Amino acid sequence: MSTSLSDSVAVDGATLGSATYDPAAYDGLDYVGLDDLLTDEQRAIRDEVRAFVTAEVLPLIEEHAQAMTFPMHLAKDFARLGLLGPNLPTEYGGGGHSNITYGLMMQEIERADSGLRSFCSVQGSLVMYPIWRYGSEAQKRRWLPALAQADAIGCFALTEPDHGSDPGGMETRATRDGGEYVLTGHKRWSTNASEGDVAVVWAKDDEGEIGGFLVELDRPGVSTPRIMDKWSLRAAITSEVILDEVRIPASNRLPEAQGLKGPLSCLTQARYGIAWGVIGAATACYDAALQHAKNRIQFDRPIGQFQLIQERLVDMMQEITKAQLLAWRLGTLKDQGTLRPQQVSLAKRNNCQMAADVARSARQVLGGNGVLGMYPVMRHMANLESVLTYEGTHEVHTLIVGRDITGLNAFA
Ligand code: TGC
Repeated sequence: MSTSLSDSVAVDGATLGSATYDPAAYDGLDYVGLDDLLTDEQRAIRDEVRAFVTAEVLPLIEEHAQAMTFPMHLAKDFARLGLLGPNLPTEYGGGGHSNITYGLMMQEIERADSGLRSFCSVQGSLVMYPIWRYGSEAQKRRWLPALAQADAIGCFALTEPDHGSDPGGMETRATRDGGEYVLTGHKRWSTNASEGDVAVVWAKDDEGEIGGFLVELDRPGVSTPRIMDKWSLRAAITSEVILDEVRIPASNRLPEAQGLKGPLSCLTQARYGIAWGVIGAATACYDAALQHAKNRIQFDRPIGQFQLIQERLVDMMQEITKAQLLAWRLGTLKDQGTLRPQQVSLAKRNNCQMAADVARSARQVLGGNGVLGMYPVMRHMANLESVLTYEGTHEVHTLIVGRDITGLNAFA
């Protein structure tokens, strides 16, 4: 699937010179032998997802991003590859894999696009995880196998127009009325809501306690307008969830979720996946820049021969390598059951900033060609602006870690 830019013509009809770029030549980045830390099974699963991405996703993702469409036909492939709930127990349809395997999967899928990893993160970490962790047996049996198989699509409804970083201030209410709850409120930035079947809605009950409620999205009073006005995550469906006196059975409440730590614990799972995923986006950008640096001739030599370009490439590779080590260590701690949310914040903060910086630097190595959709770089760069911000902004994670090391709370 080589894209020879010398044969290519830009939208405006201009030819693009001698540079070449072949995304299929991608073989990962492993400068310090991290592969040796993985099991044979982990390497095999990663390679399977990588091959799928190269063959089935890369050829179509740019077109979807340009058109602002999500390639929904891939959802079944994601299920087949075990990308939906990979680290949840097999009993309910999860993959039963280690957290390092889960991370590797997110890394490979985000090499294609952060929007696709968002789809998997939301389904697995923000919908399946809370049902598994906090749900009743009936809720687990009803939803988890269907979600793992992509027979049902879920979304997570926490953020509100006026409550992003401070979800504890949420205004959405779940009022008890006999055997039902009546939900009213406005949620925003929910991946998949307008194509979804079920939402995990976080709302305050009559006692003011935050609870989790499973809301089927075809219930009267639910609307999920899609947010179209965005330059980032264009190949993902992002929606509002508007609840106007929506009635659900009381049995739809997640019985074990009490308080803000319910949704925050789900975010910890998703943030962990993000810390791995963005390594894939960064590595895709680095790979494009490295290929370009070796092929692009200026002043009768490849631009990679110039010290300024080499410095950029080394900086990118170095920062990706450090992020890989952090992600791997996080996975080890998570598999041991000793990972703390604050450590996840450190990795989410570091790795997202790293990926955004790498994408920007790669775009500069590519020169003017870097703005073209023929390369993945500008798309990743724009996507990573969202990833830096969602599931806890860079600043919120700074203050979470700051609180951890000083004992002083910026939020109180
Ligand atoms: P705080 O006092 O810190 O915590 C309240 C309770 O929760 C516990 N806790 C956690 N538990 C598990 N994992 C975590 N990460 C946790 N963080 C806190 C904590 O121990 C406490 O438990 P307890 O037993 O004492 O009650 O609460 P706070 O109000 O001070 O929190 C502050 C802050 C800023 C850290 C928190 O609110 C926060 O993380 N804010 C950022 C929220 C965020 O990430 N929002 C984005 C949501 S993503 C989204 O809606 C769209 S993306 C998904 C999609 O694509 O669809």
